[in-house]
Amino acid sequence: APLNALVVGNWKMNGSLATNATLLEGLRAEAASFANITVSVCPPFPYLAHSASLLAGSAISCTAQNLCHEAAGAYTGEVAASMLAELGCRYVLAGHSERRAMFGDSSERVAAKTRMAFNAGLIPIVCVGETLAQREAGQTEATLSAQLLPSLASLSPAELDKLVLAYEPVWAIGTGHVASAEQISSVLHYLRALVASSTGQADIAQRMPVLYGGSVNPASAQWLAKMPEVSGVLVGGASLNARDFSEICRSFA
Ligand code: G2H
Repeated sequence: APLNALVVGNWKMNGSLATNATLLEGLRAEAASFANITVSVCPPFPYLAHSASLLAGSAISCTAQNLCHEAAGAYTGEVAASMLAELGCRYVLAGHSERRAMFGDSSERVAAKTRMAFNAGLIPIVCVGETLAQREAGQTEATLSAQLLPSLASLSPAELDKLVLAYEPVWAIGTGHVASAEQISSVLHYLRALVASSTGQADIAQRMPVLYGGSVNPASAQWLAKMPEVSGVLVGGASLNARDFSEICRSFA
């Protein structure tokens, strides 16, 4: 992995005030052992302010799990990018596969969310990934391209240079099956080539952080951290345990 890797813990819809406090206290206690990388956690919306206050004074930031595709207004139940920025979020996930599959986040909507994130000064982490059926049908690259190109279309070079991508093969999420090093390497090269060819910004594409996500645990983090193409990881289940998540962070430190 390159210098200053990024490790993000996606808590999904888990936790409580009490368990979050224990988890963040555990992370803070270990933070010195991964001080040279960037670490962020994604609490559910209602806990963002509480988590941010528990992380005050530490180098660990908060990432939001989602955001609205509009800036403000009559969008009952939605959360605007500006609100997340005000709470101190540094990053926001856009287009996690669970959002795409269960909540109707089309690639056009993910692109609108990416735009809203940049408008509010947040860094979007745009997530892409194919299903097993798409992979077996030879549609992996076509799927990833369709998912990513709309988000890239409206970005200025300065924004593109801040963008973070996450490759999460759907068949590897929460299943215990981590993609192989060869599969990950091939897709990450493809994604950087796609960014380069579609934007004309080859240098930016080359240095763009691309995370891997899907059943990452302390054991797989060890070999993932040795892959030069892997800029970091997006961790789900294992990010709910302070010891496991700290160990994953240390692999990239
Ligand atoms: C993929 C990942 C985190 P898990 O969704 O975004 O979850 O590590 O549980 O597969």
